[in-house]
Amino acid sequence: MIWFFSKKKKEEQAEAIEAEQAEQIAEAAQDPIDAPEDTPVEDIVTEPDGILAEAVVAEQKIEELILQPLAEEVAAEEEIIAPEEAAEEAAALKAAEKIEATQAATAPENKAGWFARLKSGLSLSSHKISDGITGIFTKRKLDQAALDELEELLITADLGPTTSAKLTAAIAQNRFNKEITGEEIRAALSSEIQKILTPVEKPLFTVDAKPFVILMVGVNGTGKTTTIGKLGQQFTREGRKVMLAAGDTFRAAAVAQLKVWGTRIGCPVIAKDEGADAAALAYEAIDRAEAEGADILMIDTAGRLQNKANLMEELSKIVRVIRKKNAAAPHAILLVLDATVGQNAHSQLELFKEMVDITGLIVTKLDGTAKGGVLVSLAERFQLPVHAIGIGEGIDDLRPFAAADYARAIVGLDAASAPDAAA
Ligand SMILES: Nc1nc2c(ncn2[C@@H]2O[C@H](COP(=O)(O)OP(=O)(O)OP(=O)(O)O)[C@@H](O)[C@H]2O)c(=O)[nH]1
Ligand SMILES: [Mg+2]
Repeated sequence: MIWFFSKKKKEEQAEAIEAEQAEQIAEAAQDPIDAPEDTPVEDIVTEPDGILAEAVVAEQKIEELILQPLAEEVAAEEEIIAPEEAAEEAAALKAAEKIEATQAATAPENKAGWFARLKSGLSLSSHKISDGITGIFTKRKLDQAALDELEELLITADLGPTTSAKLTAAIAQNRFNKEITGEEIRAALSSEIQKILTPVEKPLFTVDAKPFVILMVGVNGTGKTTTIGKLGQQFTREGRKVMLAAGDTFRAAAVAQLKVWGTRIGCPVIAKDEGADAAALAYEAIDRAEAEGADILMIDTAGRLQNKANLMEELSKIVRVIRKKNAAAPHAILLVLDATVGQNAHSQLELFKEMVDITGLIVTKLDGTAKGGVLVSLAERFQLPVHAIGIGEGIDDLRPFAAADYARAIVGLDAASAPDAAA
């Protein structure tokens, strides 16, 4: 797996990113995004569904039955949470069992190769697109009516109106009014999607910082904490020294959840009591990471606060305080977006861009949704790097984003280099 890149490549990437960021800042200055209304963050969050709903209920139970009474007993003083606390261990055990179960569930897929898993993860999206194309293009000319139908299909597959129009126009070039098969349309669509995605396929690690500090942000339930856990596990496997910080001090259960990952990975988790100052915790975590020679520090944050103003204040304070400790940090501010919300991801991105300088995206839950096209529309509109995608709950279901693979899998094509890989 490729998370880390050669120094030369890193330098080239860093220069390119710097140039692009300067360009984006200049553009943003000319064309400021309309500030969304001051709605509570909860209002823009799609209700959790299926497994997530169950997880939320289970988490609430843990919180009610175990963590809340425990929290009342715990002194208000700041402290690193001791692993031996019995109630937390019970909660940790439950969460660990869930992680084990999800890993077991995805284990057979691990052997099938990443492209096959990506293709199967994206199958709801790709079936929608490719069945739609077959329906439109059976012994048919690429005339205006066919193009209109194609554009509509892409919109319903969450590619968004602007991106769908651009893709349709690009496909029409040189092919207008010619006989065309569904297969040819899929290939053309895939190649146009790849053109949009290639510029956002960028490495996460652009500088040789130690510790490399990653701040994970996003609305509640998008997968921030589990993404930190999965990344932490993968980085550790690659020999990096990882440290985690439980910056979601809003809920005690969030701290317990990250601690489970810490135990599993075998890395330290810097945590304080529920309600503690998240910025102070981040400061302390950098201190510890520096003192202990950690390679990577990942800081979790709360997705849900009382309202947007609170969230904005908290996130910008965390960044400000981190910079006081280390002017170059955070080296990455990653927004985790849940693909199942479809086009709502755009408003989440706009909201978080207002609060902090998002350096890249991680798009999760691409499995179990037909809305995988949203990643393409996000790339086309915001041009922010997409560092990783999630196609399941297992640790290896989170991988670096590869534009060519995604562009083929989303329309149901096999891998370019190994045509039999996905058979
Ligand atoms: N199917 C699927 N589930 C995922 C994926 N990524 C995360 N999840 C699940 O989404 C649920 C929520 O994930 P969390 O990591 O707790 O989300 P969060 O953003 O930390 O949520 P808050 O702490 O409430 O802000 C968990 O049950 C995860 O296992 C994915 O790629 N696919
Ligand atoms: Mg969380």
